[in-house]
Amino acid sequence: MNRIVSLDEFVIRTEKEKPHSSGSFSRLLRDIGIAAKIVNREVNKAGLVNILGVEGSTNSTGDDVQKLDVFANEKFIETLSYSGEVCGIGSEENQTFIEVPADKGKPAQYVVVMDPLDGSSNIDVNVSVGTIFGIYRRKSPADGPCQLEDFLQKGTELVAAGYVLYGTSTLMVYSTGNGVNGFTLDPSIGEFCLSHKNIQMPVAGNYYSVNQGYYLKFDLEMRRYIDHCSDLNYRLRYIGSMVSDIHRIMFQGGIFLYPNTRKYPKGKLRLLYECYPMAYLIEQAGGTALTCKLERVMDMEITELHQTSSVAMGSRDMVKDMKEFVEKYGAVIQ
Ligand code: P6P
Repeated sequence: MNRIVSLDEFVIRTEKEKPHSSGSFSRLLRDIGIAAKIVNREVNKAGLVNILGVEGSTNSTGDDVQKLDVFANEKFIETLSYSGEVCGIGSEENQTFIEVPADKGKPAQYVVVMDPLDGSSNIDVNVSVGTIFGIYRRKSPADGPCQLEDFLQKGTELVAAGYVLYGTSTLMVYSTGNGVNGFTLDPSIGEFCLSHKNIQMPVAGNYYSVNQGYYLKFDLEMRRYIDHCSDLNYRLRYIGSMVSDIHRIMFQGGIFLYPNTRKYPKGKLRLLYECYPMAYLIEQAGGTALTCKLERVMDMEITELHQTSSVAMGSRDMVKDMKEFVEKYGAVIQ
């Protein structure tokens, strides 16, 4: 029987492999794990307590804010704020960033960006949801408060990214730039335990993940590519939770598409809180992450906290096929 390797042990062990590491990063990842366990407890009993349903407000893209959205946002902000390792937090649920005052003068060197409960419209019908997070090193002077520039950093500046999937089991999947590892929560001991070491995405697959309901609202070349997937007898799988849809692709291969539409001409998904962190993980797992205009997501310039982007990400050969298809037919069609 394999020895149990906890998230804490794994983080500390990998930290020791890095020279001049201060332990700050390990403590920050540990605290993200703690917040995830707290949110997981509420997600798992959502049907038993009065925490289902909408909270009454709407977010920046007009989605109803769910009560669990608010709970998850509050718990991650609270846990990260007391970690002592974070000078600021950017959340999809907050219009602007949250400054975290220095802890007894010790300057914190990281900012965290997050979608605290992604896909929350699935909550009331017991379908999986997730948390997405990214970690940047601050750019502003260490002796002052965090600044907007600390958050408006390209995906290539991320020092870590990950997600938590609250599904049939609860998994935390993250990377610090040396591959992707997955940890399954063992409720009997309350620990995330290493369960998926060095995740490498299949270079090809036969799943495509897109909201087919918007088909007629996509640009023509994307519609033609979706027809191409259907012609190849790919299987359509779409949960409406980016974490769940990408997680499947991590293990079974496939391509995830959220093209721009007339309603969302620049795409719906948030570049900072969803696209960058998921693109980081996809690339770390050997996949490719582009926009539907074929730019590399990680290289996209960001000028606003809630900037959105289209995405086409997943297995390397499938994204390559999509790229060649769009280049060929996009030019002709236009
Ligand atoms: P639609 C959830 O609201 C989310 O941000 C992603 O998790 C998901 O992939 C997408 O939006 C679903 O959007 O328009 O298909 O419901």
